[in-house]
Amino acid sequence: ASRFNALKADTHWQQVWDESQTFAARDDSPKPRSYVLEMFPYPSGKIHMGHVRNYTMGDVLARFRRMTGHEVLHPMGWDAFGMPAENAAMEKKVHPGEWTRQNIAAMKAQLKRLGFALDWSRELATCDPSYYGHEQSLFLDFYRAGLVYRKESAVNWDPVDMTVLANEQVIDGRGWRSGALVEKRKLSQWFLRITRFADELLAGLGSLEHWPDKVRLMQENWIGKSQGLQFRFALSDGESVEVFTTRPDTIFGASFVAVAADHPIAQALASRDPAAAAFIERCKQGGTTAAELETQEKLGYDTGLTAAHPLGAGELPVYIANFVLMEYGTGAVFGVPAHDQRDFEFASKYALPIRRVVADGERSDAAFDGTEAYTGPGHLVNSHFLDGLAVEEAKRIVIERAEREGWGQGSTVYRLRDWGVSRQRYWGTPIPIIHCSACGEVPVPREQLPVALPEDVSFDVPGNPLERHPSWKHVHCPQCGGAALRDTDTLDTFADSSWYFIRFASQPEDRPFDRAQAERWLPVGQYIGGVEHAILHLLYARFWTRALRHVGLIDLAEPFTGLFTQGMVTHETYKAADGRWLAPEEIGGGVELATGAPVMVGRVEKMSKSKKNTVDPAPIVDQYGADAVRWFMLSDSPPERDLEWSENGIEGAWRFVQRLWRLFDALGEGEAGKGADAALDRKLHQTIAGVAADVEALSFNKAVAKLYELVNAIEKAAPSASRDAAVRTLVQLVAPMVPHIAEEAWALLGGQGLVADAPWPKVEAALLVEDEVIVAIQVNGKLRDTLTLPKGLAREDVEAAALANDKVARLLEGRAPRKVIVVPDRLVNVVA
Ligand code: ANZ
Ligand code: ZN
Repeated sequence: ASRFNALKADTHWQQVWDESQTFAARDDSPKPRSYVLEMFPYPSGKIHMGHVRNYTMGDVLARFRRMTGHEVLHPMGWDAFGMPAENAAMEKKVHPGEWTRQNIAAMKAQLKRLGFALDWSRELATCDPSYYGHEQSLFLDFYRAGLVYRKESAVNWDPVDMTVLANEQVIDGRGWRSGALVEKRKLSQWFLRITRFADELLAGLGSLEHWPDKVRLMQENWIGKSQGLQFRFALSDGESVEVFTTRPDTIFGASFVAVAADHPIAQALASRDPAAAAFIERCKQGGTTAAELETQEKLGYDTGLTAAHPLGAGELPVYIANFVLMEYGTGAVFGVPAHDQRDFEFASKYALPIRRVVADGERSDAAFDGTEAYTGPGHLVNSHFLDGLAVEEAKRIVIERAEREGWGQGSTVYRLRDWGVSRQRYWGTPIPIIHCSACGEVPVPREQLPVALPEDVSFDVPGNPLERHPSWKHVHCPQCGGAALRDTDTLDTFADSSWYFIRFASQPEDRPFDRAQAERWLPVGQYIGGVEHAILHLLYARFWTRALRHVGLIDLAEPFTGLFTQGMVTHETYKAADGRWLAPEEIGGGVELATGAPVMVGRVEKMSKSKKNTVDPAPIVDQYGADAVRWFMLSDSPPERDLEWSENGIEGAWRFVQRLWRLFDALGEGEAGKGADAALDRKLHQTIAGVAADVEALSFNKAVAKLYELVNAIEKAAPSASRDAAVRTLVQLVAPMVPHIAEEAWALLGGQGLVADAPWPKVEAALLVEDEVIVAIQVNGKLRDTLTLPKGLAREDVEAAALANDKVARLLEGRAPRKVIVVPDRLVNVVA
């Protein structure tokens, strides 16, 4: 008997797969197609455990689909633009391109080392001009179709990194990387008109039945569709202000009107009233996200203006308020303190009337003495012609009346904003527009694409290297030939990841993709990745796909029909007495090696550099082999849950691989078994069917558990032809999970070609039927015991078995039963 030499087997079979292009997808294949994709990695330098788990899952599905007769597209590439490369350039004085390419090479070797069934012939890196040049052409298609525009807008400006930050990059008012206090600045920015598709993107969620509900809900909330009424209040200075409300029913409860700090009315007032200007400045200091506005203290500035109630219910004071967002609705609201919590807090602070207009039954007087707003259902009170109506009914009536009388109209607003794609960075896709003082914005002519990044840039001072490059931005206007300037913004890297899955399907040199080819492969049937991308990446990719359809480049609505979001890989944390995080290699025997002080074991948390609880997969793969690592990634936890990395776990996986090898090796060397083992045959076929169903459902841990059971059963079984057949079939069953040992065994046992190309074993349906059943034993209708009996046993025999049961006999106390009811294969009820 020999031991399984993982290192040797890994290297050998990886080379065989590579050389024979085993996993190259054939575009012209007549087989049914299956597109399996994991979110492509950012080339940060090393593969981490989260990648290993993610890619192992996708790999098992891809390999399994091949075995079930599909032509599988399972590609890999690099989301290669982004800030870390520039940070490395600043810190380590290495060019972002070089840093990125080195990381890609290292990580590619690591992925190969894990034996993933990837079609490397389709590899792409988004930082390659052969990729981003096509992205520029798509940007221009969108531009011509009116899906791209430029406007002045307030941005989060990081004064240290000298860049615009996305809202998510602002944490507690500070830049996520620099920690500097973020400022608001006005800049001319490029936007993609995602709001044009807001309704479609929302409706489309309904068709995504193979997406997790929570992700669909997160997208729905992000799009945030609200229906209500939009109308104008006439102001005391002769002007007017338009408001948006989702609660037109509460109109008689209005006690003030409030506008955002950057609303034109507020701006106009600020120009002549220094106190108003000071108040507006103060508002800008606070955060601007919806969540921050919710929790901040509500502040207002009385403009001295009044607004006439549209239904004649008096004059309302007009405030500038810090909880009103300029970017939502119309940037102005009417406040109903009794029925909106923000308004309630505001009215309490500024002693404004709080009038009840919705009653939940108990109290209906106008005086509201609650401690918080009432936002529940009920009927209208103190509201003239609305009195007695239910909320929904009242909303409808007010909208109808506003439209009839011409002072307002029903309207729908979305929380979704257009996608600001301008970044003042070097390492991204240059925006292919030229600014000419005579012609304005001029698209770069198609034949001049790609607009390539200049290589000779410096990072010794902060700011945008494209902006300060001596020559790059100076060009001739393509239209008039005069001196003009390139746009020096680059695209948000989310643009790069919004269509890479289409480029994988088809990679012509002269176009972003071939339409027919792309339509043959897409949509991606199974997409797998982290839940951190549940909103932005997935929404942007859905938008981009719709935009492509809009400009006539592809006939596809949804890019990913199946989505799976996997859990994280976690690990114990360790802390020194003074609270410093310690890495596992800094401790030994319960003490910190450097100081000898005792170590505290902290919580199990997501692996992260900051907590020093990461485990580098590379040395583990070298030590235990790729198969053991893959097996561990699949076992223990359901894939959507967190998986705790442990030494024991990987060792257990390694032992299992060795157990497999003992079975394979013994069959290779031993004598052929004789005779049938019906129980083992049944177990085998149940496992074939069960593992297939589990893998299709991505319940990898269940598949693993079934394979453990089968291996246990085989080990216990006496020699037989059935046992030999079970071991032979086991090779195919484990092949998607532990492909190296499977190839080795396949070759050893005389299999044809590669097991990677072998079919999934056939299930004999007859063997799936259980031959034993569990029968409930009742006495007077009460469950007393259960019996395991042969399936289809005759009534008399079932009755006899029940009466012979100890518990039944005891309850009968020697008397004969009055009646015995038998439901075959299910239940016996003994009536005493
Ligand atoms: C009067 C009212 C009475 C409101 C009431 C609510 C409850 P959603 O559902 O999130 O769309 N609002 C409108 N525009 C706003 C803005 N730019 N900044 C801050 N708040 C704004 O919320 C819509 C409601 O949020 C609107 O309905 C408006 O307040 C407020 F008992 O109008 B409501
Ligand atoms: Zn010009």
